[in-house]
Amino acid sequence: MTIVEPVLASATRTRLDAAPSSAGSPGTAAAKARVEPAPGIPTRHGALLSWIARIATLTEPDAVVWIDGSAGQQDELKALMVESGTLVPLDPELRPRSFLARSDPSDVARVEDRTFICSRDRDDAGPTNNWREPAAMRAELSGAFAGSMRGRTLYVVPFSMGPIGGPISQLGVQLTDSPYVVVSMAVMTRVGTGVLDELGDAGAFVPAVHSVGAPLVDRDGSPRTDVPWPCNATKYIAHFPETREIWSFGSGYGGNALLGKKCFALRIASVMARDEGWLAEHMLILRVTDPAERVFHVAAAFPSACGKTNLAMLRPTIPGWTVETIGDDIAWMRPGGPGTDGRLRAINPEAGFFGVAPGTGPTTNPTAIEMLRSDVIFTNVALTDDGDVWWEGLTPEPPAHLVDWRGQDWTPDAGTPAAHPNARFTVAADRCPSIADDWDSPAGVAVDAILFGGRRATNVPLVVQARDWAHGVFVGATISSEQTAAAEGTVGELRRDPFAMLPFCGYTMSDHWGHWLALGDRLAAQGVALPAIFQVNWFRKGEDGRWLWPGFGENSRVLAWALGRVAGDAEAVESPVGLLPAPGALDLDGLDVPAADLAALFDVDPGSWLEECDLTEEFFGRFGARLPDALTTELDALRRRLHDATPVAPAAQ
Ligand code: OXD
Ligand code: MN
Repeated sequence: MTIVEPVLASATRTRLDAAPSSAGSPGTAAAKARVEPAPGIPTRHGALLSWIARIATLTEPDAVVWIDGSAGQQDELKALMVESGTLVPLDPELRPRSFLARSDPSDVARVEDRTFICSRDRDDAGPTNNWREPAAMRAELSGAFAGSMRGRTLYVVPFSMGPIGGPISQLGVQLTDSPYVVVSMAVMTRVGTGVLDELGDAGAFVPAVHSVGAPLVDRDGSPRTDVPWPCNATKYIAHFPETREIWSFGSGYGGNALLGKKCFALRIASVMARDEGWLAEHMLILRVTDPAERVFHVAAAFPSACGKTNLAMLRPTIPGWTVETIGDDIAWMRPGGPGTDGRLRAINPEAGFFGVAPGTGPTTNPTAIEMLRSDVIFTNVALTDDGDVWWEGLTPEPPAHLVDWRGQDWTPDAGTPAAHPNARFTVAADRCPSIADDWDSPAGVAVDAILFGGRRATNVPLVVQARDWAHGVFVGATISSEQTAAAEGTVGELRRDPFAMLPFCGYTMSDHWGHWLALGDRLAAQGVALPAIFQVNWFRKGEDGRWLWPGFGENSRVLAWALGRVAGDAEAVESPVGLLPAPGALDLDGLDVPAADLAALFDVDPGSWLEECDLTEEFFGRFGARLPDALTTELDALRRRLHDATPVAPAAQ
């Protein structure tokens, strides 16, 4: 059996002492793999080496390759995948240094029903997570991972979430048998030897094990043919919050497999944050500069595929304002340390964007279109006849012929989308034309405002400011959104997505709200200025089904009002659900939104809000005694305000 393909000659690799792929038979314990400090092994970290040896013994790869972070090694891996058919190189003129991957049709999105939080106590995972007893899950995983890398290479991917060595950053090591995952991790995180240097001999790291679950050699030693996108019908995306471990099996796609992203930066990091007094949130980060050169930072939580990447790259339509991108998906926020004003400071722990391609076009996100000109890994988009990519929304008219995401000929009358609705691009953050120069500053940026959004056709106004921190936490806890394609579920159905964290919180959501409340109380007691909190909804529709708000660049008007509130120079009026822009306070110059649409955008109907309060009570009820009292108080107060309101509340404009 070949140990390591010759193109990887430059990689640091270890041939394992064990030869289980030929010697293994059902029930036969694999020989013990050894990965020890030695010339060519780029670390002396004992715990790391023995963990790798344990996983290699369990999974029985042919070889171990250390990812050093060099461009040369990444290029070798890409060449290997071009040869194996996993990557299709795109035309070098039209899309330089870019590739297309087509996944197995069964492996196209995160699998929430196979995502597990394995805390010791079921109640710590809470009613909205799939809980599994840790020992039982370990036993199940051992069975699944046993021999799962036979005939493949185990790649060791040391990675840093946040700049290496930064005060808000954290380290991890992913072991994976997927070269596609390796090259994607190298875009989405900082990988390589620098991380090992930072780890030293004994530094802490989050261990993350990943296998596509498709060994190339059977237990009886007979070979299996490889496929361009190996995966397994059985999947596990398992998290052990107490030991801060991640185990992912069976999928090569996105958040299931790039373990720095949802698994580490949200599920495990949210637990670390709870224990250590900080926040790990599903939020983009923006810098907004107003015409007076005042600089603000905004963190914003939206459920998956609600246009977060578009907002993160927004081009303001109002004169004199600029928006720079710091992150598009995840924010880690920590109160500033000694010598600072103690405010919450945010970093984007990622180093790239893994965005949804369909719907991204020159009108919706011109910045992303520029960003995607070169150096991109596309997954599940369509291929044009001249070797470029296409997806729904890229151009008004589709090309006359394409190869669709399944690799089939496609014409506009095919009746199916050419790109999968959850097709993705993976691209380095510094390719983004609107990225802030100091986007990766280790100390992060002080957060002035937090937005909670969702996709709501009815009820929720375009923008409303929370009355105070506790009300803001209530607003975050009650976010719901119409379902999209990023997760499983019926598209269009309304689902609760508190803090946009429903599938991403590593512990019970009600404790997460309690953590926010406690952190706010602690900072307020220290006299620290807390970010102002707003709810936004770009997606409200009229009775005739039309969008009432043009969205995209025009959302800068909403940002301008919200940041005017922060600066103390934008007027607001009270409503039962929070503070709305006072008449004339929202800059609508040059925008043609009919007065009736504007009124409808801000309409607060006490009747339907009271109905929504009943649903909130039901939802909160699921958390039993672990629901923070402050949220019951907020719900009672909201109901009181709605009862006191006239049946038809005046619109803001
Ligand atoms: C994502 C998601 O991919 O939220 O960012 O699903
Ligand atoms: Mn996301």
